[in-house]
Amino acid sequence: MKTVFKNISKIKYEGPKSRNPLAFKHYNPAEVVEGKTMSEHLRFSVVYWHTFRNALSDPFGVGTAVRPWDDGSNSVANAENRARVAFEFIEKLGAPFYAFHDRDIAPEGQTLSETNKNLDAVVKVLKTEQQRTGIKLLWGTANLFSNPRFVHGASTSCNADVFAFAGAQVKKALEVTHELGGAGYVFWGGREGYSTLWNTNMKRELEHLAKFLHMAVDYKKKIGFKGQFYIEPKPKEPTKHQYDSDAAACLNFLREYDLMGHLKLNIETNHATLAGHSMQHELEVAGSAGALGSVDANTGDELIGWDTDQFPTSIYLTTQIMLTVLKYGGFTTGGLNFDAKVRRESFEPVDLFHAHVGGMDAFARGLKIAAAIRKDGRLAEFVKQRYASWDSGIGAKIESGKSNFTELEAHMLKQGEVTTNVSGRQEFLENLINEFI
Ligand code: XLS
Ligand code: NI
Ligand code: NI
Repeated sequence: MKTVFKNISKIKYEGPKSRNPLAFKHYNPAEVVEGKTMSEHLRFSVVYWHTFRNALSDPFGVGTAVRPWDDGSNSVANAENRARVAFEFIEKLGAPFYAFHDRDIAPEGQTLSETNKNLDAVVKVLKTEQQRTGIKLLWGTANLFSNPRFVHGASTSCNADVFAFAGAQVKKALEVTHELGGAGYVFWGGREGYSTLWNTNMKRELEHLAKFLHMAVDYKKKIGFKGQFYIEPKPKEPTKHQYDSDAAACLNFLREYDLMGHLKLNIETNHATLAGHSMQHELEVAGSAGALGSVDANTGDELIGWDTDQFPTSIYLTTQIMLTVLKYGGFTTGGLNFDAKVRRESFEPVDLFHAHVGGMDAFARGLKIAAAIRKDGRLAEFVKQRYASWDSGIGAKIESGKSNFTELEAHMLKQGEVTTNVSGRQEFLENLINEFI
């Protein structure tokens, strides 16, 4: 096979003392943590869109990315070649998974049937590459936001023909995800939202979104696709208000429209912060509802107010994420999907390696630190003790549903005042966490 990353050999684990920028210092795939290997815990995935399709443009300038293997054309041959390059990259990196939108992997044609043919051609190459390398598809999705037909949204468009097109597109995307053995399928509401309420029937649009997802659930059953469905919260961008705005809004929507059993959440760090939440908060909301499915592992910039999709480097952040993931039992179908892009200034191919190696090492450290905090047990014990008043007496009675206001009044009349509050010890706990970092 022709190689494009000639000067880069397979990235190896060399340990914390290594000074090789193209080696893992902490991600040791076979190392066992809490009874599972690191690679089983972390389930890293490379995204096709940012890593192989993002030209690194911004609103003020054209793309800067140097990608010598890409002839810049919209041809199927270029897409097929790109697929081989993608697998060379993922294989050298040592990530077990990848993820794509239908339009990342193959160009749109003049008609839907031509587009589907293009997709089939590239899927064939992807399938061969998956078999050759053992790399698997974490999830597939459909791009229902780039083409101008989706100007008013896809399933929430005011135009029923657009809903129909989106349905046809997702049907095909589900088929190819199934064909490639995908472990999941993501619905991110690209333009499912509004820019102004003056022209919007919100109730009708939400009902259409729910109908669309029910059709997807039906079709999934019909073709026997066993992968997990996810919905990915994001509050804004491209629309002013996205309907899947945060984890709580998504859960409410899923419950309202009887979809809770069919979709879990794919939580993205930068979307959490855009929504005014921490990633830990979003994971906790999803996890406590039994709906924590997968993670789009990136980060925003504290000083920039949009979805910068940067590679995660903060150990504090990865520790919080892995503590929460472990708390809810770890990933099953999901994983850590690097929905992240290199900066416009980082335009050379080798930057793609630096970015992923750094992200993987940051998460490996987060995992090890989280496991150490759990083994130590002081944090969990503190939280347990904090709620001890609920384990017996009046607390236990309330929790078991056996109390009422009359009894509560009698309890407090007898006691007179609450005398049992103790400190929340936030600083003590922050120091405790830092002992491990
Ligand atoms: C965009 C989203 C998108 C989804 C997949 O902000 O993160 O990349 O993950 O459609
Ligand atoms: Ni994402
Ligand atoms: Ni994003």
